[in-house]
Amino acid sequence: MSESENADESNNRGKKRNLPCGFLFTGVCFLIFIVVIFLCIFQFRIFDSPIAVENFDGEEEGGWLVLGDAQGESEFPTLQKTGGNPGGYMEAVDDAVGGVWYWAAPETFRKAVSDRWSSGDGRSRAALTFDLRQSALDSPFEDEDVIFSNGTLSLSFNHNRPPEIGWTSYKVSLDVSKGWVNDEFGEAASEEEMEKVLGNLEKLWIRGEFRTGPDTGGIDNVIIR
Ligand SMILES: [Ca+2]
Ligand SMILES: [Ca+2]
Repeated sequence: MSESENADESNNRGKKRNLPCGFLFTGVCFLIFIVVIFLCIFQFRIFDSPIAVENFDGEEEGGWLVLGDAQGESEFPTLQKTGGNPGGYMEAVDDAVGGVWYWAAPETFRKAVSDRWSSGDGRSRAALTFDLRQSALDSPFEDEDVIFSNGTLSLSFNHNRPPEIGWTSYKVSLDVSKGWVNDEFGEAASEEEMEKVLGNLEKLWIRGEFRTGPDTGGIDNVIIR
């Protein structure tokens, strides 16, 4: 065997020895890739599509109302095109004549929730997220922060955290064990009650007023996912 043939033979042996390591490395990389995809889908829910979204970045108000002592005689909040988190947002001015005012989701938003919930898609994993802000922080008061109702049964949740002057983000789990209350009895809501309410969501209210006396409040990025 010539010198060059000996060198080729030696290289081939080297490649054959390296081959299992290459396969092993590729296999480990593939496994890591599968685990990352699995975590993204089932743990971090990165690829979950939201059930309902309102970011107030369009030209229309989208049917959102403000109910209670705000905006004078009007139920319509003011759509601001800039200053949101980001883009547009909804704003309301407190009348400060008594009562508490709430942001009320339109039928399109509520129906999207009920349709997905009734189909079974979204159950046991859903959360309501939203951003709020208010114009002053003094004289705070407590009240129900989120209210869901199907017309006969009302469930509420208190996050006990007034918004800041800047945008403040909230995440409210729809898991009843996280603090949802049956408003009629003042007791912890049951899973069955949450099923009933979300299956026919006629009221989705988010508190907009957190202080006694005049104030201005804003809301942006209302999402159920
Ligand atoms: Ca926005
Ligand atoms: Ca007020």
